[in-house]
Amino acid sequence: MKKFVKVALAATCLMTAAVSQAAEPFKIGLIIPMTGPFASTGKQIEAAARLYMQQNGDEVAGRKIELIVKDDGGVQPEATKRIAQELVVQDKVGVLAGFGLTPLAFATAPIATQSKTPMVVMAAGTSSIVQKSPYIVRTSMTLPQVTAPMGQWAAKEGGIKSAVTLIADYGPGHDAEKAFVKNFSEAGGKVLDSLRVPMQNPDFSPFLQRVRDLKPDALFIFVPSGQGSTLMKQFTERNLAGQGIKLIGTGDVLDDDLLPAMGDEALGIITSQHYSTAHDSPENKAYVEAFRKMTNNSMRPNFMSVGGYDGMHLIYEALKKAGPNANGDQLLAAMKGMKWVSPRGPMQIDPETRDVVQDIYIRRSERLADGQIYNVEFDVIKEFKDPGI
Ligand code: VNL
Repeated sequence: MKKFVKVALAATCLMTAAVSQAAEPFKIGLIIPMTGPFASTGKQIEAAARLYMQQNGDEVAGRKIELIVKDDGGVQPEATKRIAQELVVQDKVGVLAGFGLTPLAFATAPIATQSKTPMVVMAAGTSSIVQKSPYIVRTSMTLPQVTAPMGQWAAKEGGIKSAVTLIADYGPGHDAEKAFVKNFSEAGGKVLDSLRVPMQNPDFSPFLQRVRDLKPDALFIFVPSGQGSTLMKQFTERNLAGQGIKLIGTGDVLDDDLLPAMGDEALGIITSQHYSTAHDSPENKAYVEAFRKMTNNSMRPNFMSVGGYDGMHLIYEALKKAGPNANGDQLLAAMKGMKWVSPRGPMQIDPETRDVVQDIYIRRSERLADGQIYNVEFDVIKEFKDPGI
């Protein structure tokens, strides 16, 4: 009798534990700019994360997944850090994700380390971010990774002998500048000057005047996603193309999110990046179609969106591999070395650096059959790791 009671009691306890565990969802705290100058980055990532959940369900290995979206406004690192702290302490999130810009990722890194919470960087691109915490994993890109191939291509294939660099004056811009100068120079090109524009509310005009005076073969640009339209407008107003100065850059400047609103001035521009809406693969065709449908055709998925989509994939797969009740260290271990085919092409997480390894494409902007301008990939550097700076 006594034995029976004990067994029954144990069984009840086990069941209660199982039920309460199943009832407690696994929470993903997604911190992104949904307002302010970088709101397009947040909107792209949120739409992609929701699409991923719509396609793959809101349950992994029997545990419910809850996505908590927080708007950090995109410009105050302390605000992002405070939101992360609250998500960890009050909401008990299992993963922190998002991070639209480098300073926001830098500020949050100590929270990830102290709380042993994996932090999936879906947007920011400064090379050193992954070194700021052993809990950081990146699904976006790094600026040296995207820029190095452009520097090489410009000198070797593009027939460009001289260039001026013009970058947003903060982490990813500094990385892009260094990577371009190094690769372009090593391949035989000459950099005439390197200009840095304030990152907030930039006015490119005085810098473009300087470029016009220097008359290089090409102007290399990095601006964060969302600022490309202003740059293109001022480049056109100054008629730099008319002076024989070609515009080249990372894909951030001819962001797919902005391209539909640009005119002929955006045609024939060579950029390098890891994602284009026009990437030719069955995975991407399905992705673009589903993304457009989900956003009622109001948005074209850009590179920020795949950062979010693949970040969700990484979290789902890590939960499958490590089990639905895995802790932060176990999830992180499961994320290292993960490989899959993304809408952008094949990608993986380097198990040593926790950074993204992916194909980088050289693209030319062209008008396609639907009358819109796209970045059409014509060359690829396979499985390219962040070369650092
Ligand atoms: C960053 C890099 C942000 C590339 C971007 O757009 C971008 C960053 C907001 O690391 O801050 O296109």
